[in-house]
Amino acid sequence: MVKRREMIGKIAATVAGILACRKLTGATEGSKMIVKPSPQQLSWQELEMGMFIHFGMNTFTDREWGDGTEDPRWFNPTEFDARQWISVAKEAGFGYVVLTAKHHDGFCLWQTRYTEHSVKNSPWRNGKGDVVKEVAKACEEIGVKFGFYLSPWDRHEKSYGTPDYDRYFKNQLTELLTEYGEVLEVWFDGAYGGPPGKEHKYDWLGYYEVIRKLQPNALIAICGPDIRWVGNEEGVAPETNWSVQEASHFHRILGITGKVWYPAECDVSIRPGWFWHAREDEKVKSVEHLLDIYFKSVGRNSVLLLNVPPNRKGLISDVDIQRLREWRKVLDRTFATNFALNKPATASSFRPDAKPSNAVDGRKETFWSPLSEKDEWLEIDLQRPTTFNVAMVQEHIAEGQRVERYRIEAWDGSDWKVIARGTTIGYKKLDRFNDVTATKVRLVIESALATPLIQAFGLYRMER
Ligand code: FUL
Repeated sequence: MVKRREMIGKIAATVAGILACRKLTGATEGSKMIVKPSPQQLSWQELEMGMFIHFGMNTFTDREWGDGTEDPRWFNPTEFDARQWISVAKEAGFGYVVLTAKHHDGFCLWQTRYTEHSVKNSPWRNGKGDVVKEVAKACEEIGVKFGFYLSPWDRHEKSYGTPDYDRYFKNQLTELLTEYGEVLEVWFDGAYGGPPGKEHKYDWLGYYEVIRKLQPNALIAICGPDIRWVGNEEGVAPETNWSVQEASHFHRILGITGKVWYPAECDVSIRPGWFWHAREDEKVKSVEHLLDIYFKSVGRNSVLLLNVPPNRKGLISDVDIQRLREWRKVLDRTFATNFALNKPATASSFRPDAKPSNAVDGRKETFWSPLSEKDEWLEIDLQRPTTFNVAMVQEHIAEGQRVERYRIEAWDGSDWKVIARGTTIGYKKLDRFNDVTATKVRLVIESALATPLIQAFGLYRMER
């Protein structure tokens, strides 16, 4: 009994400590509780896209899941160049990367002190190389944020399944969080493919505590409370996508219940597999497919984490680079011209400090806010017949996510015609439709949980 009470006391103290360094954000508006992102979650969302990097033993064994019996001597990238990877990421518009520091096979890409199963025993750089170090350094130099994936499931480590494994895992986290500079995101994969019932009982609370203590700004993704898995590996978020969710299992571990800000991340690979395989050089996703992914992830209030796996030389292959370039070119061209920018704007109503023109002023600090939550409209006068096929709406999510239903209409000279309909908006909603030519366009907010705050409204033309 005493022991139990001691334990409860210890957990309460830990939770209080964790909460103290990551304040839960929320505020009441009238009778409504508005859940808001933490500053860290907001900055992450604004990055919009990250590059996942699956690289490790599987790259050399041509597998997707190693079993932990691999020989470290098999790891030998002959032209390894982390700067190339990060330059590719930067050029393609990725604001961060997530590197597989350790996949399920347990092979570590850094000079860990806690296992022999690492780059230390590989021929690469005579066992002196450190992939994590070089990637983190390139990120810092090139201006891309750094994150790592550390597989909880470990098929090599003998202590897996015993309390010693938690110590091992926390030691590894400590190395990664103290020796490689600032970490944006820690990605805890939930995958387990071992014998049923043999899964380790992970000490999540203990892991979170290490992360919050060593890097209070790092976001804990997937098996963690800050970023949620979108639920598939296709890069597709649901059309209705709320960043406000009921507290998950991982929140409850921290004693957090009720509604929480828990934004989605869409992880998907540019190839069929997560790791590089020569036979998949022919199967790099097409520009059309990548555009579709962009519209269904970033364009549906999610962040996109696109995996681009380096090959056995330790380089990203030309075919992937070319594809990313073509994709980026279409995105850049499309979003270079916003036909609504600085055009005259009117609205059904507005708060004096949130006028209609704020939605088209190109600034993220300002927004249009009508006086009610139902059937309010914002009208943009394009001043001349203008042809477009993409619409963008952004809510000012620093103050929460509010819109639950909207439509976009174009004036055809005699009537308003609906050109797009949607449910949630959130950080960014993109709608694609056939070419529309109009002189006036309006966004109708049909319903919202609280008065909507529309940060941006844009119209673009994608040429394909
Ligand atoms: C999954 C893993 O099993 C895959 O190998 C990959 O790492 C993917 C991102 O997550 O759960």
